[in-house]
Amino acid sequence: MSIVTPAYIQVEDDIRAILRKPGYDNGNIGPVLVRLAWHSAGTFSGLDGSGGSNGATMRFAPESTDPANAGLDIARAFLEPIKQKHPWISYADLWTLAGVVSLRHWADLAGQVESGCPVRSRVPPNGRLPDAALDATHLRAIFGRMGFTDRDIVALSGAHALGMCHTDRSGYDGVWTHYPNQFSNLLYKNLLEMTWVKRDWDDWDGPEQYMNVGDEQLMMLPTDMALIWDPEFKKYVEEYAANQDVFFKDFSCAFGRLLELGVTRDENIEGHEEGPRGAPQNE
Ligand code: DDH
Repeated sequence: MSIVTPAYIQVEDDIRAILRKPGYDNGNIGPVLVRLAWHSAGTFSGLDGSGGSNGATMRFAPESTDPANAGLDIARAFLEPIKQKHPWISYADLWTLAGVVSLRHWADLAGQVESGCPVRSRVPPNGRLPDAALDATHLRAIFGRMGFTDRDIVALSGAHALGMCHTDRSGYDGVWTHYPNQFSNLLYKNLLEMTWVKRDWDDWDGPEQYMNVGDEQLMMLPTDMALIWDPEFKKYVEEYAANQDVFFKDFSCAFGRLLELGVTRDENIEGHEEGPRGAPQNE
């Protein structure tokens, strides 16, 4: 089943039309839509097949109140008028499509967006998304549960070229690159080419994060630093810093797989999704 139908194209056009938003962050809501798509899919567990974007369970507690998802209510609200205009599309597909449409400006994700028709869903427990304060072992545990390799982890982490951290959401603060509205391999270049020290220039009392020596305008999370502190991860950071085309190709594949995690398809039901047991359908 392909989702490239005139109806989907109309939804894509409507998503594209709301991306630019003067006054919001750096003037574009694409990064927070990418984060929504990733957090929606990133709860998947290969152990029992639970989690994933099926049923858009982030609408429901406890997933909606997971601190890891702080601020994603804003992303969901941006998309709500599109859901109202196209009630046939499932929330899961809308969120997935929004992440992909945002990224399509920069990376060729064609063919990776066939998020189908979720038919089973249970709200996953909190704690399945990565904790930015932790290290390489944690990253391998979290992403390994989703079936990703070291190479995939480094490729997916390159998404931090986009967007920023907000103190009122995650507690962290700042941008990873000087061009937060452009998808590129700059995260890797910055990691390798700049010197990173713990942020201390302003009596920072937030969670531990890193700043670049020099203009001190950029930040890295401890999990971003783990990509160069761990020698196995660092090999891929070097490869992607040297070759943006390889990064785009690997990112497209890994992000496409991420969005598909746990998605089940039913050839006979289009755009239908079932909420978690006992939860309102709110379609
Ligand atoms: Fe991320 N991310 N992310 N991230 N992420 C944050 C923002 C964004 C981690 C923590 C944070 C991925 C992996 C990780 C994006 C995409 C992706 C923020 C800041 C934190 C904290 C939130 C805020 O304050 O607004 C950690 C930890 C990991 C990890 O361990 C690997 C992945 C895999 C992706 C992806 O999309 C493939 C994007 C985009 C943002 C910027 C959001 C925004 O509003 O701007």
